[in-house]
Amino acid sequence: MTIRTAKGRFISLEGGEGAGKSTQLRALATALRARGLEVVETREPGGSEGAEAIRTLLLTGGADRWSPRAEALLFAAARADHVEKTIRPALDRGAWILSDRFLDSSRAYQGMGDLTDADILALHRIGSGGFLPDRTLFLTLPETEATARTRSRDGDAADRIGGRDRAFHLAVADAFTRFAQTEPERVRAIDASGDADTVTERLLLALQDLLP
Ligand code: T5A
Repeated sequence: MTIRTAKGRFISLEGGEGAGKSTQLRALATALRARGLEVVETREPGGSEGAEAIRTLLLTGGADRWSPRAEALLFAAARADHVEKTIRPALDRGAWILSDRFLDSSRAYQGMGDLTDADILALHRIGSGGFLPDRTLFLTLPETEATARTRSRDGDAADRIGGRDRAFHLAVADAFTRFAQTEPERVRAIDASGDADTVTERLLLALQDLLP
């Protein structure tokens, strides 16, 4: 007799502000639960008690509250706690973990200024043993549409990092696009325009080969 053991999967959703990551994470979780899978919904920065405390430090306060190096270290520290306390235990029991952002956000937001991509990957090796998602879904949306979505939700309010200028956010989008080009097996660029249900179908298609 063959004994089937559940295989956990770790999926991250990435993209710029307002691309629809949180909306799609909830929809994907519902779709995967309907297939009988245990699903853990989590986010970064955050996802564990310690990392949520670090989230507040990172996303509030003045633009220059942290130096670029201190900021990158705080993200790496939050991620180390998130991986150890939330993600690995859930994976070990065979759950699917959906994370709203993960390492690629640090590579895109912190790894193209004072620090390089290699620096961010080195911090991740130290903090989290280089642990990577099984798949990363990068939601792409023209900047004008993403801005319209966040404006209709938040008005002009933005957090400490989201409030950075347009050039910064365009560079972030370019970085995510590069990751999808250089790591096509792990990172899939998904069109996030159109209605939410259509986007969810595209995401499920990009996970099809991992589904039991
Ligand atoms: N960060 C994070 C780093 O710099 N380094 C790191 O390592 C990490 C992990 C986190 C900030 O931290 C930075 C990046 C960020 O600046 P956050 O509060 O978690 O910030 O917020 P974001 O991740 O930026 O997410 P947002 O909430 O802004 O956007 P989402 O989650 O992409 O979008 P969502 O789902 O909330 O949707 C936005 C609006 O659009 C609507 C929704 O209802 C909502 O009102 N919407 C749609 N409207 C029309 N059609 C659709 N298909 C829609 N889908 C959603």
